[in-house]
Amino acid sequence: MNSFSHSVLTLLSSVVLSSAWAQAPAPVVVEGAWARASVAGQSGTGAFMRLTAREPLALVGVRSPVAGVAEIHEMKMDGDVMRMRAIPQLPLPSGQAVELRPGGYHLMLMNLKAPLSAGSQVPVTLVLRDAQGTERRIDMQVPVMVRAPAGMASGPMHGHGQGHEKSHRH
Ligand SMILES: [Cu+2]
Repeated sequence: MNSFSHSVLTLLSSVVLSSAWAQAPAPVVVEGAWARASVAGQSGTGAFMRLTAREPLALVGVRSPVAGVAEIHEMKMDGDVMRMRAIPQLPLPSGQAVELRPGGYHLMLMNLKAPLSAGSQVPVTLVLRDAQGTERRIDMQVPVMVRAPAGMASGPMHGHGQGHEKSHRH
């Protein structure tokens, strides 16, 4: 995506989501959050969003009542194979958008207690740590979708995210 269309999309999604945060100044702006719908028997799925911190922060954890285990994951090429692994924290530099998207950083919801059905919402809590070492929690309702909403990256390879979530093993 070129920088022009990217900035237009960023602007559009900022407008749509700004009302959700109007009441309280949050330490991080969350845009375009979504979780991928899962089917019966699927143990894990991903949640994605764009995070822009208002001060230097690190994402140090994720919780959701729908998942027995929730982790911060990164994906990296290992030779010819794309692999993912849990990371202890994801730095969120002040004022810099960090994209969690299929094929990149993502929140992994594992040991799902029930399938996530498209059109529903799941509660997700982000655990952030500020420069002083203080933890802060952001509670949100994340819409469950089959694919990325307009304006959010769907990943470098079409359909890759889906296969990745399905093949996930722990
Ligand atoms: Cu993962």
